[in-house]
Amino acid sequence: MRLLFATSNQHKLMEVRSIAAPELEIVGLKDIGFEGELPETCDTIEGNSLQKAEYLYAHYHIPCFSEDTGLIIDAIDGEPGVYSARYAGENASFDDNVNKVLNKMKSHPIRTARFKTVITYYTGKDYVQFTGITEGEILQDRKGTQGFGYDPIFKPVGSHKSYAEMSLEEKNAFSHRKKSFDQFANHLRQIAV
Ligand code: ITT
Repeated sequence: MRLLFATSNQHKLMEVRSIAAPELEIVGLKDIGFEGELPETCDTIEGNSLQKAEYLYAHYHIPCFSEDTGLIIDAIDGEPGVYSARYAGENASFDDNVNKVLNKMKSHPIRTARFKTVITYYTGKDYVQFTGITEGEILQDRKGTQGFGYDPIFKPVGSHKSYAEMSLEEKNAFSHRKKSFDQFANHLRQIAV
């Protein structure tokens, strides 16, 4: 089965390809020649996830899935949350966003946080959503060089490593993205029978 993934984030695409069963061929936006930016103007992760899938369907008329992810930090009222991609400004880099979190969290004693991913599968007629959450904590400083985004400052519960110190396989043992994708894959299997 061929599936269009509505993302322009190549890291997400790589992670999802590493999670998906071999019979699922995951096609990214670059593969179909889409160079634009997907709209994300809602104020919830669920809303943005749906918005991306609807936008892509309107352009290509083929079923697709999208995902929106946010890092939710308790000590700063759930920030960066739905604004995770542009926390330090419209064209902020991963580094800029991490620096902003580290500054805001400087010597804060409460460091609990979670990643939340919402995948939307949009068939053009209706949609279903699948949520994956991973609890963890925000480190005092960056650790590790793998992965992307906030990986160097997030340590999931049950690990002594940050996400950025893990291989893809290790991250998948904890990952918010894998939890939501597994539910989605299960849904695809159920509708195929
Ligand atoms: P698309 O909308 O094209 O899918 P994006 O990068 O804009 O790509 P999001 O809107 O979901 O994706 O942005 C969430 C941001 O949160 C993302 O840019 C990263 O900085 C961060 N993020 C998402 N997943 C992450 C992960 O697994 N590890 C670390 N940071 C992550």
